[in-house]
Amino acid sequence: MSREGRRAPEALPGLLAALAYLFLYAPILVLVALSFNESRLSAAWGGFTLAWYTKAARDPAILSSLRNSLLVGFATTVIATAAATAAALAFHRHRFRRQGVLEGLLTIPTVAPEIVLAASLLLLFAAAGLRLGFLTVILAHVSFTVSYAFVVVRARIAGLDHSLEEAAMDLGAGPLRAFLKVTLPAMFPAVMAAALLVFALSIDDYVVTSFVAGVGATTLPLQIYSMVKTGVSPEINAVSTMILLATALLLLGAFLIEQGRALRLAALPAAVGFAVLGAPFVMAGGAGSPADRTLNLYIWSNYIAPETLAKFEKRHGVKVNVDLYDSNEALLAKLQAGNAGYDVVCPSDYSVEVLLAQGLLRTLDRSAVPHLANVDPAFLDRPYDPGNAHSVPYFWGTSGIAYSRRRVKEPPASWGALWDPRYRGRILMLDDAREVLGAALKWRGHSQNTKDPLVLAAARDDLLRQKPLVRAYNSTNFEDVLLSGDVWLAQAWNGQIARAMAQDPDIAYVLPREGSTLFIDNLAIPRDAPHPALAHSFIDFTLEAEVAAEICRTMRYSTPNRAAWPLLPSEVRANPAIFPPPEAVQRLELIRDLGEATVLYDRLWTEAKSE
Ligand code: N2P
Repeated sequence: MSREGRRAPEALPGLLAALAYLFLYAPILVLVALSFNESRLSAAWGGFTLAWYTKAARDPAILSSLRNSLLVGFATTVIATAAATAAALAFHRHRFRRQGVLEGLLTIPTVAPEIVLAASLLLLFAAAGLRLGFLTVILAHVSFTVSYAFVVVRARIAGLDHSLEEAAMDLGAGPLRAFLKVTLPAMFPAVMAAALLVFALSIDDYVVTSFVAGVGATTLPLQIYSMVKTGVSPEINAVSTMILLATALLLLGAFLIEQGRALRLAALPAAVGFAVLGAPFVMAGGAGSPADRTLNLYIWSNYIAPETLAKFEKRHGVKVNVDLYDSNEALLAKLQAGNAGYDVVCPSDYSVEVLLAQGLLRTLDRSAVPHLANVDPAFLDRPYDPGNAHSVPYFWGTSGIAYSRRRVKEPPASWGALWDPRYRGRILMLDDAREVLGAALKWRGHSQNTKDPLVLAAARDDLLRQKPLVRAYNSTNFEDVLLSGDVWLAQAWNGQIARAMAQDPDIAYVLPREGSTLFIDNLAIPRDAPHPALAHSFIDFTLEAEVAAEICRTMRYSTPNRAAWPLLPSEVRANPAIFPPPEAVQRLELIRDLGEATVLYDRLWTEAKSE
């Protein structure tokens, strides 16, 4: 065999290993590289910059979420490490019946699915009547990190010689002194390693935190996720790179201590890890103190511009916390779990109906919302909230089909276009049970509020047949996916498409001939809102003509505010995608609460998506 022939197989394992590592680390490398990219676009390299890091460090939302993460991280670390150490010592010192079982039970949370843990914690807190916030986040973090800390400490002290402590006591030391002078120093490295691990886990957690955070306790991972929802910016790459670096250093510290290296050696990476997390505060010149009066707003994404919120903050000397959602079902779940801490929410028509039936909304004090007089009566006194006793209209709009003119030659006049095999892999549907089943129902000439199980099952089958053509189910940034060219046809809500149309004349929007959804989204105050007076001020603020016009101009959903109409630029007022002509409105239908039949919609939607 020639020498070359022999060398190739020898090099193979090395090559495979290199490929495997590349597969593991390539995404991270891309993220880190893009965090230094001068260009906003991930597709093009525009030169090296640190600007995204400075920008992130000056962003108040990032700073306050980082502060929250650190607070939660430190509290969790102290509590979980102390509890785990006590437990490990107890198991080490004493022998008792069922010890193995009990030890095993302590470690289960390390392998239990996080989502189960998250849901059960949320249920527990709701049952206990705890308001979601810092306390619940810390309790939740302790409940899963304590297991990891226990495993670390327990493994390390397995070899600890108990007779040393006894010898110390024989020499006259009291039990406390013997513990402090003999046992604790011997355990110290294990305790430190556990503490660093707990801190890193707490700083990183998304799933559990997203269930139990409520308002005001938004941690850094939650903040990053909500930023991703409104569009991926290079700032996120910068923040993610910092978190990555900090956790890697903390874990390296923990690893070195566990390996029995000198504490001094391990302290270095750990200290740098903490410094990375603290740096933004130094760069920002210290964190500003949070305003004592805060309005907690829970609203659809792409529904209000930061400048509008800033105006309200300035006028009232308060801070507005905003959390975003992309489906009525997400909002309902949050409010039904209780104690979410929101002051103002934005349910669509049928969700107002659901919330009212469950007594979850506060009756409005009409004298505190005088600008309601600005609203066109056509949007008032609808069956979902007679007399608007609990809600005021904020935006209205439509669902329709958005498309690329270049790619889709004839305008898609029917919902059937979304089942056209020519567009396989280029179709996007909203990620929304009522809207997507609604489109299938409308296509076949039914009401989107039907309760007929046979008709509904047929709609599910239509969705199953459509599935191979669908690129994505997305209710968040469908307009971006269309703009990027990844999809050519999208079931969409009008406002975000109107914004996309202003950016790119290739995008168009139609209301299918079979009809589609008319939605009226409303501001309302949850029954347990912590700041109802401020909530009323906010609602009234959005009803002022100038403010309503600004909200419509920036977000491009349709305003029901009559007084705002003359203040709108003509490209908004005369855009049929924003204000459809009356004959088109005729074909639209409100989604209604279907009571018991909602379960059926949920089930069919799950079947359509998961099969
Ligand atoms: C905003 C979506 C429009 C709300 N992102 C549909 N009711």
